[in-house]
This record gives sequence, structure tokens and C-alpha cells, in this order.
Amino acid sequence: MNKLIVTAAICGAEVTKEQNPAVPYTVEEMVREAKSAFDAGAAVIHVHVRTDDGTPTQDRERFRVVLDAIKTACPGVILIPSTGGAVGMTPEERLQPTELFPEMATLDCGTCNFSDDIFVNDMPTMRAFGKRMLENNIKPEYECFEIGHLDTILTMAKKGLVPGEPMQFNFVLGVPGCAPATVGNLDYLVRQIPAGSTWTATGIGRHAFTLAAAAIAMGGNVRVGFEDNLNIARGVPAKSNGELVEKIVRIAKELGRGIANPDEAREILSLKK
Ligand code: KMH
Ligand code: ZN
Repeated sequence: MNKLIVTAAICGAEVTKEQNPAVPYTVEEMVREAKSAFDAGAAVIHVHVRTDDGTPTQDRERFRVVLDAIKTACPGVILIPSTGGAVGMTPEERLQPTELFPEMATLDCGTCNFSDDIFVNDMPTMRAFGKRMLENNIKPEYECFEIGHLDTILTMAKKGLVPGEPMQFNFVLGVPGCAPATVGNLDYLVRQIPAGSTWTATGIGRHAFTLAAAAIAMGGNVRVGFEDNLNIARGVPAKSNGELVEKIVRIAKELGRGIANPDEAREILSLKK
């Protein structure tokens, strides 16, 4: 089994300081949270950005400042800026971080309910995002919230509309309104992906650590962080993203999985050095 790649989704677009005071908004807070996760063993940071008052934004210059600051604080770390942004943003708004030529970025694989909202990723949007990633030589992390999302993106890859193999999938399970975070669902999805692909599991809320434990045992990779889960245990707010990553590292060590550093993660993800 490959070493485990741990991704920290440090901020997200929906969670707030009211829910957990450690949720980062400012550049300094973003760096603090990224570094806590990196020092604990995260090789990858999934980045959303906010204005200082916490409002989600996809502003290219805000991304530039935050990504540069995290790179300085966390040498070698792999950064995956979000092209999902927050529900309600336009595709053009969401695509801004791709203008910075990151080595990876998320590409969301279909429309779905998202709690009380609808997260729109219709076919024209996905084609535009695929085209941009092909043009800018960006490796997508394919975010699948639903079973059908995987089939959609595999069909697009076959047609050359999005970057193809080796593909990296993130199965985000447990978003209210989407596929539940069960081991059965994860197993079903993993069985459909092409040989040579890599995958990550993200369990939302109270499912974060159970789904992570299953993914670690199955040979996949794990994402945790405030975007997905604010608590270190039921009813106990995590002090930092680093504390969430530390728990994953402990579980992995107990199960005999080593932790990939950024160089090893680049190798596993077939990224250019
Ligand atoms: N904020 C969610 C609506 C992504 O980063 O690509 C979408 C999201 C996915 O977080
Ligand atoms: Zn995200």
C-alpha cells in the first residue's frame, strides 16, 4: 500500500467563527491553520479564501496572497485551490484561481443539493472548467458528492473534455442532500475508478473519522479539516486543523500506514516535480 496522503481543508466557504473560533478568515489565520496541519503531517492543503470579515470570495488576488503565504510557511506543500467557491457564485467568479496556474485545483462533478441550497455544476460549467484545466495544465481533483457524479466525469474524460488518466478523485460523502458517508458507498465508488487512479475520502461532520478509518484500511487517502468537520470528538470543538490531522495520523499509524510527505505525495499523484 502507498503511504497515506493527508489533505487538510482548512477553511471552506460555509463554516464560521461562531461555530468554531479557530476557523480562519484573515491571511495570518489561514497561514496559522495551514502550518498547524502541515506540521501535523498534511502534504496537501485545500484552499478556499475569505475576506477579513469571513465572506467567501474567489478573488484571484486574495488567492495569490494566501497561496504565496502558505507556500512560504509550508515548504513544498501541495496546494489545491477551490473552483467550487460558495453556492451562488458564477462560473467565471469560481474560475479565478486557475489564472494563477496552480499544479492542482478542484473540479466539481455535478449539480447537487447542498443542505438548503443547490450547488450548480451543470454540463456547460463543467466543460468550461475542464477546458480551462486542460489549457492551464492543472491536474483536477474531481470532487464527487453523488454516485452519478463519478459516471459523469468518467464519460467527460473519455471524450477528452477534462484531463484524463491518471485521475485523482475526492469522494465527499455525507453532505446533507447528497450520498451518505457509508463504507458501502465508498466501496462502490472506488470499484468504478480506472486502474492507476488515486482517491481520497472526505466524511462530513460526525462521519469524518469513521470514513477516514475505512479509507486508510482500503488504501485510499484522507481529507479532514474545518471545511468538513469542526469537532475533534462528538461535541468537542477542534482547537486547530492540526489537531484534526494529528488524529488521522494516529489512526493511520495504528493501522500500519505511513504518512506521505509532499514529495512522496507528488509521486503518488503523478504530479510534475
Ligand atoms: N463550498 C461548496 C459549495 C470545492 O471546493 O470545489 C463547494 C466546495 C467544493 O467546497
Ligand atoms: Zn472546498
